[in-house]
Formats: sequence, C-alpha cells, structure tokens
Amino acid sequence: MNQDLFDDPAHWEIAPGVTLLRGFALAAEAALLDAVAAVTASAPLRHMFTPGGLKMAVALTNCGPLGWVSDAAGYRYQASDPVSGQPWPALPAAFAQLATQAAAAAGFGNFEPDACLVNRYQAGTRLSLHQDRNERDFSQPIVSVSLGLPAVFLLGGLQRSDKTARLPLSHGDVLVWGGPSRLRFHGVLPLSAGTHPLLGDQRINLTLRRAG
Ligand code: MD6
Ligand code: FE
Repeated sequence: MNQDLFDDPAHWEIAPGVTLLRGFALAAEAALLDAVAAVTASAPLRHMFTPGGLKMAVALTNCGPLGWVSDAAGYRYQASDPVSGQPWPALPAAFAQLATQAAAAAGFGNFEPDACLVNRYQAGTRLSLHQDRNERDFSQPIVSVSLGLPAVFLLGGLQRSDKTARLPLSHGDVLVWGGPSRLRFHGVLPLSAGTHPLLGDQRINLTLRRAG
C-alpha cells in the first residue's frame, strides 16, 4: 500500500495499477448526475440474468457505442440495448472527460472510453466476486466512479481464492483499475440502507471502459 504517491492523501495507489482518487468526481457532480438521469431515462435500469439463469441483484444500463450485457448466451458487449433494440445512449461528455482525466492522473495516458456500464445498488444489493474480462485490450484501464450511498469494495487477487481487502468507497470517489491488477477479482459487499442527500436510497457506480 503506497500512500505517498505524489504526497497527496487523495491520490492513493492501493496496489500496482489500482489508484483511488478520493473526491475526484465532486467537481463535476452536477453534470454527472444530470447525465445519469438522462441516460437512465432513455435506457432504463434493468436486472439482467446470468448465463446460469440467475437474476442479477444489481440493476444496470449502459451508454456509449458499446454496452455490457448478460443473458443465457453469455456475457458480452454489444452496440444495441436488448430491451429497445436501439443503440445505447451516447456517452455523455462529462463521463468521457472525467474518465480521461482520472486515468491520466493515475498514469494511464490517452484513455478514450467507448463503453460505460451504469450499476445501481439499493439496500442489500451486492456484487459477487468477479473479473472484468469481456473487453478486448487488457492494457486499457477501467475508471470506476462512485455516486450516492457509500459501499465497501472488495479487492481480491488474481485467483478467486485469494484473500480480499475491504475498501470503503464514497460519493465522488474514483477508482482507476489497470496494469498488473487489471484482472484482479473484486466485488461489492451488500449495500447498507441509508439516504444520500442527492441520490436518496441508492448507490450508482459508473465503470468506463475501452471495450472494443
Ligand atoms: C462497483 N465495480 O463498484 C462495481 N469493475 O459497483 C466493478 O465491478 C469494477 O469498480 C472493474 C473495475 C472497477 C470496478
Ligand atoms: Fe468489475
């Protein structure tokens, strides 16, 4: 755990290639929340099914040229929303700009996302331990933005059985995830009930990716 990167307590390299930028999204908060509302109005949050037939606890949608989907056929990225048959909503400029800036602050230059997965958690919602491996190029990082209620993120290792560390994430925190840690297992503990002044009873997580 390297806490003295740039001597900035808000810029913390937790593991090689994993940097937590505390509060990095706060400056763009209003634009981000407006964009989340616009995206979810045009491509509503929904519960997808795992390839094994289980309904996911997290509700999700996407924006950008590609969106992540899960169904009986598997996990993949595709250009259209399976509910509407229409292209996913465009990637909001506020999302793309924040992602590029956060990636650069963590040492990943020229990050240009083409996909943003929007996850919604409510009290009790958890995300089980997984790897993100549906993207084409694992040299590209993922930028993860936490909004609304706080959550506890589980940071594992490269094997599912590796021990996990608990990382609390709050409104405005940005996690940049890449390099030698790109395929680490990770998850989110069940969300505690609460009320966030701007987002109410939920946590929204944006993960911006270069998928194609
Ligand atoms: C979440 N995040 O924070 C779930 N994946 O709600 C993820 O699954 C995730 O934060 C890849 C990279 C960063 C992440
Ligand atoms: Fe993930």
